[in-house]
Amino acid sequence: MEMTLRWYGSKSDSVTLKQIRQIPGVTGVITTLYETAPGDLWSREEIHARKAEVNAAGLNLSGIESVNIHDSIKIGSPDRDKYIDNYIKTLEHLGEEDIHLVCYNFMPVFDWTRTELARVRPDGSTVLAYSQKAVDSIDPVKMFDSISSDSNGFVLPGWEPERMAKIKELFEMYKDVDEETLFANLKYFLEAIMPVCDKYDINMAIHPDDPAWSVFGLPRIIINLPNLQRMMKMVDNRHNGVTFCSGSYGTNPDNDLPGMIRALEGRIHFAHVRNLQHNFPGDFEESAHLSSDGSFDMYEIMKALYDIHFTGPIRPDHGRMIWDEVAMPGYGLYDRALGATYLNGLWEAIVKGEKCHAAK
Ligand code: DNO
Repeated sequence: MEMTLRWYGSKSDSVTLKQIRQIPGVTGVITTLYETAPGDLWSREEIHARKAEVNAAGLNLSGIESVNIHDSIKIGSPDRDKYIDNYIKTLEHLGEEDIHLVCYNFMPVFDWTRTELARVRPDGSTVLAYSQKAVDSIDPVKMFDSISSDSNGFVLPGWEPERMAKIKELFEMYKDVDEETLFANLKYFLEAIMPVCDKYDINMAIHPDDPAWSVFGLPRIIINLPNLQRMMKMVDNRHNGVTFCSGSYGTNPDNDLPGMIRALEGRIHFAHVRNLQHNFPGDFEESAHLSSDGSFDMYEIMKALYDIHFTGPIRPDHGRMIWDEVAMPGYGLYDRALGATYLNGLWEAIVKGEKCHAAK
């Protein structure tokens, strides 16, 4: 595996490439052209410039998160082919720049959903948290207002103001879209892009819906192993793979995370590894990466990735806000650096333990 950190670009991130370069064991970044809108065509020049900037800092550009999918594609609107063409051209440009991993999601209207961006934990750190009760009692527009006022001035991925300005319209557009329609529209999209992925060896890694169930009555399909298996079978190509995000699948305690990883061998192209604490059904908060701080066994998650010979990029995903850092919630430097270091430590111990075992 390659340890990486997500980086939004120098215009949009409080963390610098120099800082990332100094985290031991982090050799790459996962980035995006954050200022583009879903459906836009990414120019080769812009991609080239981003890559050159990352490389000049001594880091690899290990993948893109995300090239977002236009709603017309998810809804299956008559104009979807135009946006699929743009997507294909963007993939061509990425391939020409020798970039081989693209993370994306197929969630209607919202990307990830949290009800609080700064819940205080017993140690005084603040974290992203979710309460089903809060979701059930709030209008999505109001939720957007409270989320944006808590975001430390940063635009959160998937919660862009231009998008939220159209939220009522978006809900209306999705009113006839159910799970089956979403599956069919995902299939149509994947079938259209697989030839370019084959040509440039681009791994598409779908991100799970977070949380892994329907919110605000919207359908959500990338939530568990049976649905992932259906998705991979309906377009059976190894470039049609997944981002295994422990924090997203783990929102549902019925998802057996190490078991899912083992069942997805060969199709996990990217991993997001973080911990969560389940408080009671329908209420969870993000925790430090350390197993004992949350509900997951992080050793077992890393061991499962080792057992399936995972070689792709991994990132510590979100972190808590600690040491008075002011950054995009979930995306500060300090706790993600601690997380990366902890995950690297687990990995080293697993690798050495296995070698020792093999030698006996
Ligand atoms: C949240 C992220 C998601 C993810 C997208 C992928 O912090 O994990 O926003 O990047 O769903 O398209």
